[in-house]
Amino acid sequence: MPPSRVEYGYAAMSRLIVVSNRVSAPKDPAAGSAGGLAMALSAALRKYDGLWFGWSGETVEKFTGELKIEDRAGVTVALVDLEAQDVDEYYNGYANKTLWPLLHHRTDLAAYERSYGEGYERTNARFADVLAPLIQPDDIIWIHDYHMLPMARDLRRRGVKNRIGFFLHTPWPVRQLLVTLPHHRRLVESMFDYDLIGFHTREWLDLFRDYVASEPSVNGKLLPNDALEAFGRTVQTGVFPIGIDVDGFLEARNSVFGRRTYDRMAASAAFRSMMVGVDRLDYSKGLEERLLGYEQFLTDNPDKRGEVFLLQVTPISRDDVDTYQDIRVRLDALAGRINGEFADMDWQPIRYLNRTYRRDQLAGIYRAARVGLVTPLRDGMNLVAKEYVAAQNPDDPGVLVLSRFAGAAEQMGEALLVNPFSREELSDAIKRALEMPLAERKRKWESLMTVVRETDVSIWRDDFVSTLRAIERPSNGDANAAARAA
Ligand code: GDG
Repeated sequence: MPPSRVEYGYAAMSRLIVVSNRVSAPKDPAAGSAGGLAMALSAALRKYDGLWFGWSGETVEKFTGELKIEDRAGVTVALVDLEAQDVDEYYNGYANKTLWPLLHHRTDLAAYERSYGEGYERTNARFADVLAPLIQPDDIIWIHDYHMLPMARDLRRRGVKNRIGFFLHTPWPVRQLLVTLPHHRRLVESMFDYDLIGFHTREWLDLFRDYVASEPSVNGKLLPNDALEAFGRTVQTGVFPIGIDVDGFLEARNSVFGRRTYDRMAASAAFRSMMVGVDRLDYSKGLEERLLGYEQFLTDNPDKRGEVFLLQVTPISRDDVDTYQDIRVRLDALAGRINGEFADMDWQPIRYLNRTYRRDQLAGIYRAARVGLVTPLRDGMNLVAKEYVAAQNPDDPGVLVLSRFAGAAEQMGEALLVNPFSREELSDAIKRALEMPLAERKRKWESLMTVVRETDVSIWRDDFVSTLRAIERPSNGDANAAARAA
């Protein structure tokens, strides 16, 4: 029997331990800058007497494992400092220079340095050293993302027998690319110490299953109901599509600040159609390709010049990594070139902003945009697609142009799906979106909004936790424990 997805019962006794590289529980939830994920997990931890563990973001000369325990609006967070070498090798190195590009199919950008792999293992083991003593027998443990793939193995080595789940926020890559990672087998083997592994989409899960079943050095078995057997152990896997905190987002949209920003943007658009992009500065987001597609549109449609503009909000991210500095320079040049080529005295085709805005401001910006451009080359889910839809005016909604390579495309087929690698396709989609009649826009929006509601972040969270909780451990645990001891 597959584990049933019963409603997540807060009344149950066990605590929830959330583990992630950075802890995003907000100090002041009312300030409104925290994302949906942070709010959802914080709400679970508050109701549930749990704990959120991760790196403090600080460095120290010598790792001590000393914990800083803080209360953040009712959520207990436990933070640990790392050495500069850990941050270099584990975080900037293996996580962001090796795994992130590989998981996004950019083997051309992936750095395979032994010191990174060693730093990754060392730092995960250090986290486990500090975390293991905090765990009580009934706790359930939920580990997040690619920074901590081997964490279950490290905890099991320290005698932790609790249920441990893992959720990957990125895509999973095709087997033929994954095997370019030295020690790929070792990494996947460590994942078999989880009880449950979750992905955003069926596609990412199927790619994981394909690796386990088809990689000769693993030779695993596909079991019914998405369970897998390999390395003498079994693990349950599943699809858990993340979403946004819909009510929280609607509140931000309707707030004074949200409405004021909408009015300001509408006035500044001066009867032109605004298109919006909101993405961290990351090569996976397809920003260069988007600008080139827009340039193609301006070239193909001279009559539309002066009638449309793109507001691209792009906060700088991972600026310690060379590849991110390079793409920043290229984007600056590209945005400048397109503006230089096409701008007129009272019109500029691109407003390119390397800064962040408050969540309520973002909501107002989205609402004022006739088109939402969400065109990553590869993306685990992409929450901006869902935020854009949620922010729209139901009586006059804008159109979402969405990359078919974002996880969100698996659910949001009513968007205008595009191949972001083709500038002609992008150009055509922009034209179609700008010209779409109201009735079609409304029909599409209603169907997309249903998806956004059905995948609310609280549903994602409760579904994952209840599935993890329902997994029967004893027999599985014994088999797995025996395999581990062997
Ligand atoms: C990873 C996966 C997966 C952006 N600029 C501002 C701002 N943002 C917010 C957006 C959105 C979030 O950041 C970005 O989420 P995405 O899902 O688009 O992308 P990643 O950061 O790459 O997230 C992704 C996600 O994890 C969850 O599993 O969907 O595939 O890569 O919420 O609104 N927020 C504010 N100001 C900004 O300027 N306040």
